[in-house]
Amino acid sequence: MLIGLVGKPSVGKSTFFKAATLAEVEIASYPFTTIKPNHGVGYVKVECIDKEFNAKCNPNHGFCINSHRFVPVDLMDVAGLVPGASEGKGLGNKFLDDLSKADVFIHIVDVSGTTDTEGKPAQNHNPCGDVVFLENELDKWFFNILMKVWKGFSRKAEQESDKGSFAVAVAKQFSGLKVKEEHTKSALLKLNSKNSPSRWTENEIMAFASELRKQAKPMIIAANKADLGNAEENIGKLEEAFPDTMIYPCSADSELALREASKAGLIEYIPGDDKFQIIGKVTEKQKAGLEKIKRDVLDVYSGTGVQEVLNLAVFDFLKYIAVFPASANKLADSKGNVLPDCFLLPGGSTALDFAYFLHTDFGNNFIKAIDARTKKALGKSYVLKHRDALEIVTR
Ligand SMILES: Nc1nc2c(ncn2[C@@H]2O[C@H](COP(=O)(O)OP(=O)(O)OP(=O)(O)O)[C@@H](O)[C@H]2O)c(=O)[nH]1
Ligand SMILES: [Mg+2]
Repeated sequence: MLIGLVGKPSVGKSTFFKAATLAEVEIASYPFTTIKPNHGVGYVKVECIDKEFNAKCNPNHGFCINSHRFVPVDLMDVAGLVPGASEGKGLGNKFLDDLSKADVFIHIVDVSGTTDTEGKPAQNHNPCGDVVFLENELDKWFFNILMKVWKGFSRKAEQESDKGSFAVAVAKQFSGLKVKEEHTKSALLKLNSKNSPSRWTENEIMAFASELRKQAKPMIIAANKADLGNAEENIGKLEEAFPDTMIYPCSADSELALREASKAGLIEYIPGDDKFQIIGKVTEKQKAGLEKIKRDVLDVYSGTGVQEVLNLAVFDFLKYIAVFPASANKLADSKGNVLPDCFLLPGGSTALDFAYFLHTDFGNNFIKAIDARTKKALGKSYVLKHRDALEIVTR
């Protein structure tokens, strides 16, 4: 799974990325600081099951602090997008291509009102327009890709297929954009056109492209720079203008400061928490900075929001679940590592899907799964729950 960070310049995409990954990336207050995309590993936070088994886990990937398991997810930070980007303005189309592999977007919006549409310093900028233009640019990006081949493609697909398999053909043709059959089906349903696709007007193709984009690249808004001036008022404006969009306040800058202080041994802080504890020798300046974060961010928003946004994107939005391979009698692998793995699977996955996910042989030779908590046997079609711990028994 790949999470893409998008937004106009200077909103804090790279700051969010750095806070989540602690990778060394450039951050600055001028537009187009980022040119080439940054790839890195961030983490979603899952309540670890180790405590239920009175054990302490040793993750193969990610880490675990006091039974808060941090499971890796891929993150990508790209260049800022400006109005007209789909026609080549700003850094143009190039990085739009970088975004094609993303499964979900986190739209970082500057809610402080201190940057204009192009990321330059401003006062009282209303962020609602930023959401509209960014979504428009993404829609036009999909539209341009579709338009290049639509006439020929749709005619051929219609000749070769009935209505059901038209969705399959679209998904195949645009698989590079991570378009899936169910996305296409739902976009066709929404469009509800009387015309066959090869006879669609440009407006209809645009409406279809927009719907397909919403399906293939669902988007959650991180209302960033929530620590500054007009943030609360602007978050209210966003919520009113986009009642159907998930909007979560955050301060990427504060999260970055806390994670770096924690890495330097100055504070004890678990990402996503609403508190920290000073444990090292801090200067007066550092202490004042930390107190400001507590006062302006943690106490107001119950956390910096960065971890919450990642968790919301993966679990609430994409509806993934975390599953632990574990046996009731033996929690460790052959090297003695306790609960070494925790995997993210699409919601609705079954015990058999999980077996295939672990290894094709496990899938092919599946006999049953055993719930490590209850020791109950489960069949192929058992639908997994978030934080399930299962052993797969094979022939
Ligand atoms: N107050 C405050 N400033 C922030 C926050 N997040 C980022 N910033 C500042 O905003 C400016 C831009 O941050 P970047 O992370 O470089 O922004 P970007 O969106 O990656 O910008 P481009 O790469 O140019 O598109 C920097 O000066 C950051 O320190 C935040 O949560 N609060
Ligand atoms: Mg950047």
